[in-house]
Amino acid sequence: MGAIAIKTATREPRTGNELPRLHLTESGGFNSMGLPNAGYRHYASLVPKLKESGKPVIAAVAGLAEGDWEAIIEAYDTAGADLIELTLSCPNLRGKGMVAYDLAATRELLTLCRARTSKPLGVKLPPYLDISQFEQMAAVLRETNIDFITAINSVGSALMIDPAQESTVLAANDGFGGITGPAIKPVGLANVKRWSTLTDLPIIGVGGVASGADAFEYLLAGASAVGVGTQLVKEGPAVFDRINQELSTVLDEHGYASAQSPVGRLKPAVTDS
Ligand code: RRO
Repeated sequence: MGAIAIKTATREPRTGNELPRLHLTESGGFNSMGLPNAGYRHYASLVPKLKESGKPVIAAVAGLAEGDWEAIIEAYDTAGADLIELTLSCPNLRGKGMVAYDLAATRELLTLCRARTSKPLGVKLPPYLDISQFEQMAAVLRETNIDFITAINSVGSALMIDPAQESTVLAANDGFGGITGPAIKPVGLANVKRWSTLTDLPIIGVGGVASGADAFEYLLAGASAVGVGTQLVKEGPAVFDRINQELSTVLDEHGYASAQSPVGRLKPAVTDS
């Protein structure tokens, strides 16, 4: 792996939502985890040890109450995290809308957070569907001097039903949750392409990366790094070696000298006529 990403941390430890809260299928994953985590103090204490690996540490943050975002950012900054990522897009918090679907709230929050660290500060964004959403958010990211984008988080507000039981598949939030994995790759690729067209920011592409070919597609769309989530859960840490080897083969076949070479070089389809 190229970097270590820590599960999004809140101020206090959380047990998360009731079970079942994760459902894996061939086409991906479906979750309503509800932000289970050990609290930022625990993860911040691990950062020096994680950095002994020589890999950059990405610390993800979610505030649930006033002052949380700032406190967590400052702790990770002091602990030596290399990048700080603001999770503006958790779909599974009961009664809480997503920050990233509220432009004014995002502008206010990013202004606050930017003042607390000079480390690379990024946002993990949910999928957007309409061009105007991208344009307006791009303006906010510019205005607030955000350094990188991670796209996409799971496709939220989804529902899976078990017809045999005549029930929802997940327990919390009336069964609503976020879809991950191969099923959402086209949405992830589209979002990365939009961000790479609308901003000059580095992009971490996430959503359905399960093979070297998937990673290559994200590079073409404009990602300069890719994240692996659902496939890591399914396959375990051996996934990184496999994907790296597959990606090396694809890069060789296409005559690219490094993984940075194809970034953003997506071409239009050849017309038939
Ligand atoms: O913990 C979760 O329910 C969760 C989070 Br924080 C997130 O960012 N994305 C997701 O699909 N689930």
